[in-house]
Amino acid sequence: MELVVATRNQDKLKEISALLRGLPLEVVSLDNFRNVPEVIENGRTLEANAKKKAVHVSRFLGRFVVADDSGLEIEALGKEPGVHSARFSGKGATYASNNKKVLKLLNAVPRAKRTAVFRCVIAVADRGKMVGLAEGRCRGRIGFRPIGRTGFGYDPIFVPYGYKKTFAQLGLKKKNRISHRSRALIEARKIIKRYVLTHSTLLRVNFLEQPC
Ligand code: ITT
Repeated sequence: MELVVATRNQDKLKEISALLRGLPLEVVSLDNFRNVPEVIENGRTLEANAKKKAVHVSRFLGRFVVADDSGLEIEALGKEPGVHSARFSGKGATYASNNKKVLKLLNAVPRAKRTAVFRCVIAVADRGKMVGLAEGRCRGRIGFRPIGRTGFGYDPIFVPYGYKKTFAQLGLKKKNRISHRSRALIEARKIIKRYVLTHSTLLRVNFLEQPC
């Protein structure tokens, strides 16, 4: 069975594909299809955006789809960038410019007050109908400068609790053991497995939160 990951973000796709390994699914992304209309992510929450992406793309393609909406909530910034994580530093934002903006805004904030949580919401939909929703979180703090080469986005400035290194220093294998995305996917895998077995279209809400 084919599963479409509704993303054009190759970094996310890489992590999701690794985390779905072992399921009897052929994982493909939007890059395998032409003319899929852009879904405007204008929801006020990650949940709303993930659902919108999954439902629209699965309806358009007539297929089984998962969509991930994720973001970094920084306590000292009133949970920003949150739903605005991808384009936090404006039009044409890059991972580097977003990190720079965060570090600038936190310039005067001491270590103890640099707490943050990475959140990932994964929506599963089949041919325009929601199948389930899963969430994962990873708590940590924001460092003082970008460090590390692996991963993507805010990984060079995010230090998960219990670690002294950033996600970008820990490497993909370790990140995938503790990240918000891996926690969401543990739940999403159960939803997908159940759905593939029964083919029912029950809406299930799963929530998983564990400290890092
Ligand atoms: P799609 O909508 O096509 O999936 P996107 O990059 O626009 O890709 P989001 O709207 O979910 O995805 O934005 C999430 C942003 O949050 C992403 O661009 C990164 O900057 C950041 N982010 C999400 N997960 C991350 C992770 O695991 N590590 C570092 N940064 C992450």
